[in-house]
Amino acid sequence: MNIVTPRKMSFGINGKLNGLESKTPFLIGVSGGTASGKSTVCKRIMEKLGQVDMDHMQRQVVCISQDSFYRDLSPAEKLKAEKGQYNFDHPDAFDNDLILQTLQDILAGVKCEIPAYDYRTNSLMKDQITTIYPADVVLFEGILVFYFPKIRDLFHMKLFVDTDSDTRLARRVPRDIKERGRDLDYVLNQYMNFVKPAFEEFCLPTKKFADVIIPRGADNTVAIDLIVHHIWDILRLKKAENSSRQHPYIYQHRRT
Ligand code: UZR
Ligand code: MG
Repeated sequence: MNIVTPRKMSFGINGKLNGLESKTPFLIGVSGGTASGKSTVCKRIMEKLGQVDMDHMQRQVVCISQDSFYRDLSPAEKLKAEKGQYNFDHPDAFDNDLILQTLQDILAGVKCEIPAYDYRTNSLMKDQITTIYPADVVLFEGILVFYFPKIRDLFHMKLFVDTDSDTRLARRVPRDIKERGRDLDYVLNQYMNFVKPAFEEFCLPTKKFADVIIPRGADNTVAIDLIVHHIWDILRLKKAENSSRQHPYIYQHRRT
């Protein structure tokens, strides 16, 4: 057998092989109502994908949140938010142009910088930036990530975490009080006035666009395992395609 020397390879800043950096990541959208377990489902998927037996071209899995794309509030909107009268669950609360642009950049393999969100001050933390390097798998989670068709159509896989409303409310109340610095009255008023109606009007109708609906959220280990195996298969296929493109002679030789 003739051994064909692979073309010269070098490593890029994030340890990936140059020439592979611009490959399109596998983009997964994860939606569902508030406190449905979206973040936990993403965490589990990331953990399980992280266990993949990696080679030197280490796989990367990153997760970003739609919350990082809340619009800056005007002084008047800030006042409303402090009184619990601002609707954070409406599609217009997000900078949807920026979401679209960011996801397009991610798909093009462009490095992106994403700020964290502070629920206590209802504002972005511009000093807490996560840099998203070109990754193999990018998860994008949020209550309305499937609302706008232009954004929805970018996902290679769409998951909807379907946890019943009582469970979500029972989780949301202590979370908002402990982690988001609110009192019970504020949380319940906001839930009844904005969160619940907006869920029914904007989020729930997007369930039909999902490829996979995950009942019971992160407790559903069977669903999560099935999804992870599917992603795994796709990544293996992509990797095989990439290496056949890189070493066409070796590939042809093996096929004959
Ligand atoms: P998850 N949210 C706030 O409470 N305050 C903010 O400053 C920004 C967002 C809430 C928002 C939504 N609604 O229901 C929830 N309100 O964050 C989405 N009211 O986050 O999917 O993790 O529950
Ligand atoms: Mg969340």
